[in-house]
Amino acid sequence: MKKIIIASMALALIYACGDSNSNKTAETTATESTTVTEAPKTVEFTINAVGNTMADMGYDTKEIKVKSGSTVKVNLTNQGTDASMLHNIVFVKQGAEKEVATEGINLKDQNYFNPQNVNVIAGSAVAAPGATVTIEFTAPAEAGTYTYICTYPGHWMKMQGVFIVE
Ligand SMILES: [Cu+2]
Repeated sequence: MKKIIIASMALALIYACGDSNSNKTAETTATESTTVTEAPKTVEFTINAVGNTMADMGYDTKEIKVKSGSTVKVNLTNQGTDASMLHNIVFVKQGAEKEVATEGINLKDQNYFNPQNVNVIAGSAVAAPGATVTIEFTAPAEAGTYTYICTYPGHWMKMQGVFIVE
């Protein structure tokens, strides 16, 4: 009887070792796949806001293109010198430009846009003349054409660019 108990204990030990080995293998595999998905490609752009009047202001870059899900870093440099030239850059769903800009008119404390608006992908702080602001965000998973605008009151119609997600 005693022999049988010892034998079954030894078996149990063998099983326990086998289990811990297979767990280790599973863990390693999971870590490897996580590393792959955690390394999205970061693409960086510098966009200048140019001009010194409501008539000639605009972005010098009219279009940027990224892969879906990539990390997008945008440096917005305000090259204006006139004190009235305050600019931001807000990425929105196409067709929502006017709505997002209109909602932002009274949102001075939130850089003139509502980050909770479902049509807003991301937006920057306001850059004073001579200043640079940077934003980093994840490009939409859904490929398509989006827009970037300046939501400083009165600017969105003149300050636009196309954001293409492939
Ligand atoms: Cu502006």
